[in-house]
Amino acid sequence: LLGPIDGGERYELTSPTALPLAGGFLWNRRMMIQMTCRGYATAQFMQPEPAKYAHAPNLEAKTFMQPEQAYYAHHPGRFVYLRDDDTGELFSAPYEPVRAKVDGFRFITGRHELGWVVEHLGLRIEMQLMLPTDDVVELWTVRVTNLSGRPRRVSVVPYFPFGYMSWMNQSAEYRADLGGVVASSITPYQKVADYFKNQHLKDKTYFLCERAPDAWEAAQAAFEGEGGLHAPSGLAAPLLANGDARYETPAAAVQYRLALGATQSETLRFLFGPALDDAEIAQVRATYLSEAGFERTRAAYAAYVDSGRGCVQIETPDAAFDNFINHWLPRQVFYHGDVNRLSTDPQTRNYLQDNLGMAYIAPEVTRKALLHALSQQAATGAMPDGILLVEGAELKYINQVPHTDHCVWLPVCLQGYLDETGDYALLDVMVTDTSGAVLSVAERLERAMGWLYQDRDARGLSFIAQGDWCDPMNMVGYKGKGVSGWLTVAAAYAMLLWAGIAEAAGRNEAATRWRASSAQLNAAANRHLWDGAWFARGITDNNVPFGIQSDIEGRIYLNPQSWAMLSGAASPAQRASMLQEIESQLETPHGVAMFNPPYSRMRDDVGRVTQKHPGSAENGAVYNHAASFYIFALYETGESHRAYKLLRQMIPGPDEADVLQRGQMPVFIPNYYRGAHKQYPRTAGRSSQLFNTGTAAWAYRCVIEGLCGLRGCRDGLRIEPQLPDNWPSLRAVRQFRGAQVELQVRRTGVPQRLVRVDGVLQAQPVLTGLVAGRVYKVEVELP
Ligand code: CEZ
Repeated sequence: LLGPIDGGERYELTSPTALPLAGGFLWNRRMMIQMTCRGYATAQFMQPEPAKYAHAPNLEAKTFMQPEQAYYAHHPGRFVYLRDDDTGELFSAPYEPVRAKVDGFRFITGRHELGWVVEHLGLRIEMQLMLPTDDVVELWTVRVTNLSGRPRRVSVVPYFPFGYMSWMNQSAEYRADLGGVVASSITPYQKVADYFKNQHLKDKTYFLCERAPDAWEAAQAAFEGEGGLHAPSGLAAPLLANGDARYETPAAAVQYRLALGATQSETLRFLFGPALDDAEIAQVRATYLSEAGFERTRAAYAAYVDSGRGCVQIETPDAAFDNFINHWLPRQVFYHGDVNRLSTDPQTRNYLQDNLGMAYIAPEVTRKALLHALSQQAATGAMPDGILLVEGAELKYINQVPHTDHCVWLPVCLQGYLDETGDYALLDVMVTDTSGAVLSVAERLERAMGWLYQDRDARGLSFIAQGDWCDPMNMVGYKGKGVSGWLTVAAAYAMLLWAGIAEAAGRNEAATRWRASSAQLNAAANRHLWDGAWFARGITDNNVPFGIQSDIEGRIYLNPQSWAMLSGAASPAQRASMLQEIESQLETPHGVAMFNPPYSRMRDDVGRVTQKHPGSAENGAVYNHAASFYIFALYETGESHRAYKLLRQMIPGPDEADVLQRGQMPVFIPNYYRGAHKQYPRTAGRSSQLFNTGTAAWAYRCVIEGLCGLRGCRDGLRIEPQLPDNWPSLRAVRQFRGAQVELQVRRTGVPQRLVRVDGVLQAQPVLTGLVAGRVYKVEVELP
């Protein structure tokens, strides 16, 4: 059904129906596309705000990338019909819209391309999608091969619907001069000012053909007719009608009538994408639409994706895990860090965590991002809800809702960056903010911590306003009184991190001060939030604690426990109790839930998180971002075995039953798997299919710094691998500050861990005096 090919570089799925929502994604600096194995597609590009060039068939609400998207017969997609011109038999690739029971099906997700191989009626059709690095255009190859051993007459008909483009103006026609179907539209508006703003929008979508087709149809309704998408009327006639769309929903259907010799193949190439005008379309055609253009693009795009290879390659007893870590996880981290989820105003916490991940791939990007984020800090030390990335961008959607956690992520991101680079000079870099104030990075961190310190109530607990890390927890504190238990310990952890950084930089006074502040927050958490066996999630505006023993729903939350472990609020005895409660109340066969039990109805003193479907998203799903904080905390506290178990559960498989239940290929970590496994076992474990998630950065960090135990510090690299109990060994090759560290870990039963560097036994498990360009052989023996 599913398995790695080409040494794990690609994953193959051999059924279009077993995991109908499974797919893969490609992106570049200006666009991204997610495609299901069955051919449905969701694509967007930046101009500079996110926009579409293939639309849903009717009016659609603009929104951020959604989890568990619903696909339907007329959903945007990329399809190719195949007709036997002698018998009239029809099928389509990849699978939609005809849904014929084909003889052979392979969906192949590569790191650099998506591909399909479909066999039916003695024909093989191969489809492949590639992207360039900087332009917004899909490069499609369609290859048809005659497998039947006798000459065949077939029609090959790519069908790329443009969808409903505009209620003001939409049309499409075949343009012989440009060599394809071009759809034109006007982005709807009503305010005069928008006329001037919209002038640069790419309102055309093109489908260009390398070879001129024999016939075409540009009106969706004319193509589909009364037959429906599974047997379009347009294909009932020998030739498409060469129709156009005049204020009608446009589509590109182009027909090639091929006479194939007994074993003959034909290769067709197409381009699909948005454009401003004809000149741009002609330019795109000239640049890309040829065999040479495709090959050039393939190489350049592979180089782009591979520039995000990451800093570690591992070899463990779990080959499927190795595959994911070596080929796929850094790719997902790179996607987040390089294009910031293709938004112009990423949430501040997302921006900083996505850039935390970048520290392991291209730390200079993290450095820039930290400086950029700090340039938007307020005079009070507060960080805005979103970071504006381009001139003219505005805070949208969730970024108009006040959240109180953003400052926490500054030292978190900074710590990762400094560990990786040792670049403490960054602390003295001067940053000018929008008001013109010039302060050093260190001074700005001081202010951010100061803001967190003061934004607390008389009990010393952190206000939550309309949300913290948990976006939809919007009604705990909207009246101005409610506090967040998670944020209290998260702020304590942030201060602790900053104290550690300050100390390493020789700022001893600040270090002492922030350690003391951190301890105050921890003490407040213990005084007001410790509920006997775990920490409460918060206290509402009406002074009602929640996330506690007496709650029937939302009884125990993961985040306050994880971060209390990190901040030091939890004593060893408390930690033991929390671990036990998490294990019994939150662990599921698909990972650890964010809280449990899920809410079944609105709690209007908690907020809209309780209105989400039980077990979906933040309402008690296995929300991987929260799980990754916990795993990180487990590694930080030496809980190696538990940590690996949960890390492994973030990845579908390896057994088939698990893959089927999750419905996803192991090529990315989704933002959640459904929870509520007691209430709704049928859907428990189901993937959200959403690859936008802060999880990627943390999971990668956990592998590098936790499992492999190769974490940077001011003076070098600490070596403290943490293998699960049942692993006899691990090998890793780690790039670090220009050097290559080759790690070999073995369980030899020694009484205590031994570390050798180039054969020499080390008194401390730290590799110091690193020289860039050198290779270090590090051997570790474990008890
Ligand atoms: O968004 C994520 C946010 O991007 O949810 C996380 C939060 O920490 C991330 O910053 C946890 O709440 O209901 C909502 O508004 C959702 O919370 C979404 O915004 C959520 C989506 O799943 C998108 O990724």
